[in-house]
Amino acid sequence: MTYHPGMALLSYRTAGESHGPGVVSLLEGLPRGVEVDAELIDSELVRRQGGYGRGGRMRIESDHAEFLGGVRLGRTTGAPVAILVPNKDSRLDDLERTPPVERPRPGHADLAGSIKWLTPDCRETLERASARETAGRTAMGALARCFLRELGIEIFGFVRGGGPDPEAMSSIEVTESNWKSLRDARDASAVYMPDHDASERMIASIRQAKIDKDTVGGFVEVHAFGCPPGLGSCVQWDERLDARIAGAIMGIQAFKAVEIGLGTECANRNGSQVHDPIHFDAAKAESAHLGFTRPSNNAGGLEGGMTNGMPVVVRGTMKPISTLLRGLPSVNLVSRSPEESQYERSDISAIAAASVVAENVVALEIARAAREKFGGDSMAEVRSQFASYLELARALPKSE
Ligand code: EPS
Repeated sequence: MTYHPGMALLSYRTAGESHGPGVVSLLEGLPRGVEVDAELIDSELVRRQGGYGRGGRMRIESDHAEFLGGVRLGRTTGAPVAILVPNKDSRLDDLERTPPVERPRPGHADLAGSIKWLTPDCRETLERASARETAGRTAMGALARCFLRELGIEIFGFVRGGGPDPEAMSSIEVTESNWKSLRDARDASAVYMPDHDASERMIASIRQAKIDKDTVGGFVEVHAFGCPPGLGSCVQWDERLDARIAGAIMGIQAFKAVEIGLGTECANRNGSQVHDPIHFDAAKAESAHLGFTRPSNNAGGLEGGMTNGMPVVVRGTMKPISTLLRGLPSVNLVSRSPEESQYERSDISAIAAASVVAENVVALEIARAAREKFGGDSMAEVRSQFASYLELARALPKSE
């Protein structure tokens, strides 16, 4: 994004290969004094490893976050936070255990990456393209949530459905009052779906795909509660929070589409059926929307690239995993002759894991917008700026 001098900026980057020593993450721009809930961070890493349809790799790994910098006595210091998630299945130097991949998998980064980096061994590309990297973004996102919850912002993600069975799609409505019980239901589901019947259908689709040596994708959904109006901006395209959230979702391996609120359905309705009416209820001035209530939330909490006080609602579409046990038509990059794509140990479905990643990258983008809005070097400053902004907003037009 554009750099504005003096603006508090949150940035997050990762390094590391799927079968290297580990995934390294660097999260810069958190203020001093965020309480690091190591239990939450590790539990998000464990959730990301789970879900029905995951492959053998996840039985090898036991992900946890090791803090290498930026944390002291359980709180952030204001310095960059460095996190290592070690890989147990580390074998990058062991050539016998990491044979070359010369038959690219349609849908994977294999072909484009091999041509880009001028190598017939797709392993050079796939090691970094692998979704193993999302362990880093999950750990950083969970830390961003520790920051956000100090501002009363909470994030909930789950699997909406997917696969070939239309019944494996949940129509459950998520609201500010029911999301915590839906979270319990989600945690009881092997595919992280709060709707029991749809969850069973989804599990059945994944089971069938396994028999058919096939794979399954799906839809993940993320809701952020408690965002005050005015996070993000309409003044530049790359400051629009919806654009940044969309980029963060599309930045998750295997994602092919993203929607905010009503999403693609907007195109089939007239304006009167899309735009959420604005009401004012003085009795609700203490809530995130400051009393500006909306009877519907088709905008998904974002108007003009800014939060409007309603829950932020994001949906992402994940394609089926591109490594199929039965292979797909491909070409050998050395001989150029037609061959089936190579099978590498993989997942049948990683949709449940992807919902955890989505939840945490949305947290990172909302935290980034909150850092830009409220500034400050310490949590005490952020809290005070946050409270004073809300006070001014409630007092409008007197505070003008
Ligand atoms: C992946 C292939 C599998 C997945 C991996 C992503 O790994 P492996 O090749 O070691 O069996 O398990 O996901 C993870 C390791 C993870 O932590 O999510 C791929 O090709 O993208």
